[in-house]
Parts: sequence; C-alpha cells; structure tokens
Amino acid sequence: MPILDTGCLRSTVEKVIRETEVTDVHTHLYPPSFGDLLLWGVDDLITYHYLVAETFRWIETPYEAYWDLTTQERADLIWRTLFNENSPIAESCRGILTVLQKLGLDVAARDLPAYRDYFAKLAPADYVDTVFRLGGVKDVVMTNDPFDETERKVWLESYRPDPRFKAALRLDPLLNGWDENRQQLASWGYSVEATMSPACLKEVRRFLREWVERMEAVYLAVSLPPTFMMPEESARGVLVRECVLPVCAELDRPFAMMIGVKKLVNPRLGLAGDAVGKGAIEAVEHLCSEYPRNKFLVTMLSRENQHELCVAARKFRNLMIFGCWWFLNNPSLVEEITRMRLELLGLSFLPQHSDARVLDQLIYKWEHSRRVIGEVLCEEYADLLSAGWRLEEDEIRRDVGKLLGGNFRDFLERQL
Ligand code: FIX
Ligand code: ZN
Repeated sequence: MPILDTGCLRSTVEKVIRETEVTDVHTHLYPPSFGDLLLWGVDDLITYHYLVAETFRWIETPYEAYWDLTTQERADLIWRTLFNENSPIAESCRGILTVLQKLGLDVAARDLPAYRDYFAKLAPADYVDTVFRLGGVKDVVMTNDPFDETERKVWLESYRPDPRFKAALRLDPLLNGWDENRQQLASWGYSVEATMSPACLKEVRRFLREWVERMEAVYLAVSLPPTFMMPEESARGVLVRECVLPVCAELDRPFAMMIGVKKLVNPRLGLAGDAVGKGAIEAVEHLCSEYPRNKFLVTMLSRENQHELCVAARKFRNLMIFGCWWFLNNPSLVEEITRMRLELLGLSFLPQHSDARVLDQLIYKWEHSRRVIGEVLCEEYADLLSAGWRLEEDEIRRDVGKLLGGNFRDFLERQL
C-alpha cells in the first residue's frame, strides 16, 4: 500500500524507527561477566563524566575534594547542582530523566533516594535484558583495551561470551603511547624494542592477531588527536602502516579511527578533561586512497570536520563514516549532521552510535537519536513525495534497517 501523504508518512516513519533494532557500533559497555567494569544504575548515570564537567562550572569544590568523595556522595553533589539548583536542561541531564521515565519511575518526584531503592532491587543480568528491550538495541560493540589490567584479566581468565556484546580491539596505548607501553608488550612475551626493526614490527602484528582472535574483535580502533596525520614517520605512523593496516587487511577487519580528541586539556577533571580540535581530513583521504583493500570506519569530533568527512566518503567506498561523536551528540547537531549526510550520501552511512559508558544510557541515547533521525528522514521522504515519488512502508523499513545497523554489518562483510 503506497504512502501518499505526509500525515501517513510521519506515523509510518515513527513506527519503523521505533520498531527497528539498533546495532550500536561504539560503546564502553560490558556484559555482567566483566564485573565492576559494567556501570549501571542511577548513581553511575549521574556521575557520568559529561555531568562532572557541567557540575564544576557551578561549584567551588576543589577537584581533589570531589575525587575523594564516594560515588554516592558525588552523585548527591551533582544531583543538587544540576537537578535541584538548576533545571536539567543539558542533554546529559535530560537523558537521565528519559531513562527514569522509560523505567516507569516518578520523574516529577525528583526523589533520588527512591530511585536508588528501585535500582538496589535489580540484578545486573536481568537489567541488561530490560535496557536492551527499552532501548531497542540488538547488540553493541564494546571498547576493549588489552592494556587495561582489569579487563585483560577477564579476557585471560574468566571471559564468557555474550552475543549481544561484540568486541573491538582498542589500540590507544599502543599507537599513541608506544614509548610508554612497549615494555608492557615485552613483559607479555612479545620481542619488541625501541627501534622498530622488521622483527619488532612482526611481533606487534602477532600481538594484534592474537588479541583479535581472543576477543573475536569485529574491528580495530583508536582515538586520535587533531594533529593526526598520515603518512608520518612517527611511531604511530609506522605502527599503523606496518602493523595495523596489514593485519586488518589480512583478517578483513575495519580500522576505526576516532579523530579530533585533545586528551586531558584539564587533567583535574579526569575523563571529563578531554576537549576537541579540528582534524586533518587529508590523513583520512591518504589512507583510503593508498590502502584500497582496507576498510575504514571514521568519526571526527569537530563540527568543522563534518562536511569534508562527508565529501571524503563520497570519494572512497572503503570509508564508512559513523556517529555524532561525544560533543556532537546533541539534538541540534545530530539534526544538522544527519541532514547533511542524507543529502550528500543518501543512506550509505551510520548516523549514530551511543558511546554509552553506563548501561542505562542506551535507553536515552537511542530514544533521543531515533527522534531526531526520524524527523530528518521524514522531511527527506516528504520531499520525495512532493516530487511525485511513490513510497512503500517496506522500503522505509529497508532504509531504516541500513541506517541503524545494516550498513555496519554489510561493511564488515564487504569484499574490496
Ligand atoms: O575515545 C573514546 O572512545 C571516547 O568516546 C571516550 O574517550 C569519551 O570519554 C566518551 O565516552 C565520549 O562520549
Ligand atoms: Zn567512546
């Protein structure tokens, strides 16, 4: 039955967007078998680093005094500052209200103790099921760092697969901290040394292969500063060229680059201390052009990089751009960027990832993103109807399925 008018179009798009399960291509979540690495519940939601940064804009508490508090004490301070003394307008705050509302709690009561009582009665394994259901999430990709001692221990001693949690091998310590971390590799039995001899680079490739295999990682990933450039004769440039790209090509895994983060511009804020800078699209263009057999997943943190990243995606079919990352994951910017991408790339991109660090965030990050993506899609479809095009519901379902995960799964399988 063709859709002929915008009223029917809107209700159909809203239904399809709501019913289509998401593959979330980048998160910092873990299944319960990873123990305390899985963050969940109202105090972990409130102490999410986005709210920490926003709270410090109001308080005179010394940074050190804050970090000496317990998680609950930190949450009390943030709740008082951002929810009681100010309206929770910011996206990070409004998101928590969305979670509480979707869980059926009395948001208007503003009763943090009551919310804590609710979560205290939950078991993590059951709650994962609830969150995936309420968030409409099929599966997520984790961020897995073998240099993180706590996580490494799980992988080596107690890992139990959960098909909803796919792994991604995260390489920041290796690529951005070679000098500080190569000794760690040596202590694990990889014969590496300061000078990157062919034998050393061969050992780094062995490290990569072994961890991709152990994790069954679906891609290899790294976050990169605005200054990231390729080609470059730095340790990072050599490791990317001689180790990461060959192993990715050999194992048919994408290399995910998250470009534009300035680490710890205010280190006293901890995870909340990172900032943004405009990256060089030339690095992306060089890699996509010089390594046509490699697949690249790329997201850039600066709003100013978004248009040129779209244009780069038009030039290279081995480039899949994804998400409105971090400081871009706000409705106004998700709308702007998604509209630009639809107009320049049609449906051949991944509009969003959640970057969730706290399990419950899947509920609000996808509720908020679905709303904006649905709005923009609706307007684009309405333009098609105005041009006399005929639209069927199953075509909208096909399109939305690609945007919310199908493009990612196809990209993993694509043979270049
Ligand atoms: O590098 C990353 O994966 C970033 O997403 C994180 O470092 C960042 O703290 C974050 O969670 C942003 O949303
Ligand atoms: Zn992240």
